[in-house]
Amino acid sequence: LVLLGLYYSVIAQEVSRKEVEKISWFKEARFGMFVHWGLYSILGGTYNGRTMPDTALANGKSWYAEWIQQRLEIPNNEYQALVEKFNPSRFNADEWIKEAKNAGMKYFVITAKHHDGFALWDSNVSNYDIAATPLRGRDILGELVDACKKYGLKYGFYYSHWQDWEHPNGAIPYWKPARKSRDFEKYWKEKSLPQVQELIERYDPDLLWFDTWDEEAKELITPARRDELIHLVRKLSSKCLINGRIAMHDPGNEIDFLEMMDNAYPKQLLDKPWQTPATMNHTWAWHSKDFNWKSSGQMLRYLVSNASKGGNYLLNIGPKPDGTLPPPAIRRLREMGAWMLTHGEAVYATQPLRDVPTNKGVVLTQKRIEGGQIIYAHILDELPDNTLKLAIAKDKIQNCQLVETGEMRNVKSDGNKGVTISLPEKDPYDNAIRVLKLYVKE
Ligand code: JFZ
Repeated sequence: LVLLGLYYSVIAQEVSRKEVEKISWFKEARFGMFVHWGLYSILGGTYNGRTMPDTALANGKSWYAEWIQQRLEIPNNEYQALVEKFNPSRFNADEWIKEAKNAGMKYFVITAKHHDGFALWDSNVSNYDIAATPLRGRDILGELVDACKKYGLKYGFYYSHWQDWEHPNGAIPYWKPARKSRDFEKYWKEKSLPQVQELIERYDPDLLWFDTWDEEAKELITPARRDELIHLVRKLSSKCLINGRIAMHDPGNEIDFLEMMDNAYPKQLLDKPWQTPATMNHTWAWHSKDFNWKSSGQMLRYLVSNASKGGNYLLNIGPKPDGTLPPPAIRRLREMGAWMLTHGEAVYATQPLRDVPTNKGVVLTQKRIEGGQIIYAHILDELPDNTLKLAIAKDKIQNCQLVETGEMRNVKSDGNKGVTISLPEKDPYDNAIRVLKLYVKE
């Protein structure tokens, strides 16, 4: 009996250890690649001479090229005819994932099915899929998954579980006249759940990225349907993470991490793991006229300040219809990668640091070590007098150096309870974030 008891307690520990581990890669990863790619990519934001955002429809989101069917009111038969044209002859999974790897990204998420309803894999429950395109016979998702395994990235899929503009019973945008005869349950059972099951059984993803955003989602993705979907995922996979947008209005307690609004950066620390999905320009999918690229310096600052609050940064690329990544996106990825190469230790697997006052424009991360901690001070903005202030007692600080070069810097008491550290003079052409690393005793 004692042995049996021991056996069960070992099993129980094993289970809870697995539970902890399931999310741990995500908590350490900090940086991932998001990809929006599908039939809409062929159009690149323009159809029949009209380009998004169409002035009549202009609002903040109308740059989203993956929305072109709805924004420019393309009839179903015309839009769906694009399957004949989906022929990305230069698509190379290895190149995409190598680019992500070199940027310092630790995971990869692609739109397996976006709102338009088109599946990027050969689905058994729908003919609106890759098998209807000139790429039939190719397993795009499989090639990407293999590349992720080769380069050691975790991977997952965006799946639009309620909006589906192809299935007659899927949800459509709120500004359209409702589908009167809509029997959402039919869509749910015929397409949504079976396709999620296919994705898990064929590709064994590390995460699924669901996406609800309006009032109607609340009606359709009831707590019962939310739980049905969660339980399906749990039944089929012991590792697959689920994001909070599965039911944004009421995600419940079983989701694994929170998803911020698009390009939204929380002010405080949160008590669950979380990430910000972010765009490089305005659009998610490829848009040939969206020239609003953010700088790599700006994006690194978002990444680092998310890390300082315990969050990740899921940065999106919209590949071109020929399957290549846009050159402006590649330049930015490589610039970010160069910085991550020399500063990764201050970002990956770090924790936030509460209650240590410092300058405005400086964010802190930390790592626990034997007998103390390492504190990283990321200097995002110029400092007054080029000098950092930090509320840590001087006698606790063993030493301080610049992360990239290892150059030691003097730590001076500020005469109060903190210290000041002056930085080397800055090259005005160099906009890289400088990071100071401090060994701090218990
Ligand atoms: C959704 C999609 O409609 C969009 O095409 C893209 O895939 C993006 C990642 O997600 O768009 C949203 C979803 C939620 C909000 C805004 C846009 N939101 O809550 O602010």
